[in-house]
Amino acid sequence: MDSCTKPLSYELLAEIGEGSYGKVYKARELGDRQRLLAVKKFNIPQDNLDTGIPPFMIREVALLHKMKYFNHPNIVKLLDASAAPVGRSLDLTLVLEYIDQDLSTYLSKVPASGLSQDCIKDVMHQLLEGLDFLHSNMVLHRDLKPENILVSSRGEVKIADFGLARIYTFNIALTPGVVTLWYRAPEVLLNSVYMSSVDMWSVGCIFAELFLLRPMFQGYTEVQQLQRIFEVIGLPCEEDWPRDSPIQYSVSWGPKGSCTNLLHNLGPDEEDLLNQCLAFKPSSRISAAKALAHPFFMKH
Ligand code: 0RS
Repeated sequence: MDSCTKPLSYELLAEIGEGSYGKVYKARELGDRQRLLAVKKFNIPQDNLDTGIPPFMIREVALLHKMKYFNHPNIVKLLDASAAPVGRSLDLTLVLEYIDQDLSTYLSKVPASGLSQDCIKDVMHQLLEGLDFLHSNMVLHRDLKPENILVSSRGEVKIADFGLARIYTFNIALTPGVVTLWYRAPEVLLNSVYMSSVDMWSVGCIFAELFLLRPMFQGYTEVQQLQRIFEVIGLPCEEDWPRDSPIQYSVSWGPKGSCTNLLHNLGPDEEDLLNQCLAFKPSSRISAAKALAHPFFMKH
C-alpha cells in the first residue's frame, strides 16, 4: 500500500468477528513493533470475478485509503490492503489498527447505576465527530451500531466497518445470517430512498442506549421493528410517509401523534437532541454537524 514501506507481516491470534462481510481476526505484527492489528478478510467467489475485481470493491478500498490520509481520531485507521487469488476466487485483506473493545462490550460492563452524564457526552461527541467527518466526505455508514463502534483503553471512540455497505449487500445474498434491525432508520425499513440521515437515526438509538443500557427498539422483523419505533415516537401522519415506499400507510400501525417523552428522567437538552435524532421524517432529522453544536454539548 505504501510504496516506501515493506508490507506488514503478522500472525493471526484469534477470530473476533464473523458476519456478512467475511471474518475479522485479532493479529500481532511480527518484528520489532508487535502492534496488535485487526485483519479483515473477504472472499470474492469466482462467479463474481468474470469481469475482474468488482468495481465497488475498488471504490471502497480507495475510500479507505482516503480516510487513512485524513487520519481522523474517531475513524479506525487502515494500515494495509491487499488482494490475492486463491484457487479460482479472490481474497481481499484489510489490515486495520486494533482497538481493545466494542461499545456493546463496554456497555455490558457498566454498573446498574448507569453511565455518568460526562461519559455519555464524551462518547456522543466523539461518535458525532467521526460521523460528521464521514458525511463531509460523502460517506454513509448505513449500519452504525454498538458492535462496530470501538472504545480504546484511552477512551477514544472510533467508528469501524464503514463504507463497505455495498460489499455487505453483495455478500448478504451469499451468507444467510442474522442482521440486526435495531438501529435501522424507518425509511430503510420502508424501502424508501435514503441519505446520511439514516446514520443520525442510528446515533439516536445509540444515544438512548447509553441511558437505558439496553437497545431502545428491539424488533425481529422489519414490520415488528417499525411497530417498536411507532410505539415510542407515535405513528407519523400520512403526509410524512415516504411516497415511494412499497409498504402502505395504515392506521393499524398504532396510535397516531408523537410522544413527548421518549425516555424518562432526561434533561431538556438530552430530550431535545434525542427527539431531533429520532425524527421520523429524514429531512427533519438533525445532522451530525448541527448535533455537535447542540446545547447538550455546551454545558459541562
Ligand atoms: C458481539 C460482544 C463481540 O480493532 C475488537 C476490533 C473488535 C477492532 C477492529 C478494527 C477495525 C474492525 C474491528 C471491524 C472491521 C467489520 C467489523 C464489524 C464489527 C466490529 C468491528 C469490525 N460482541 C464483537 C467483537 N468484539 C468482541 C465483542 C470485538 C472486540 C474488540 N476490536 N474489533 N471486536 N475494524 N470490519
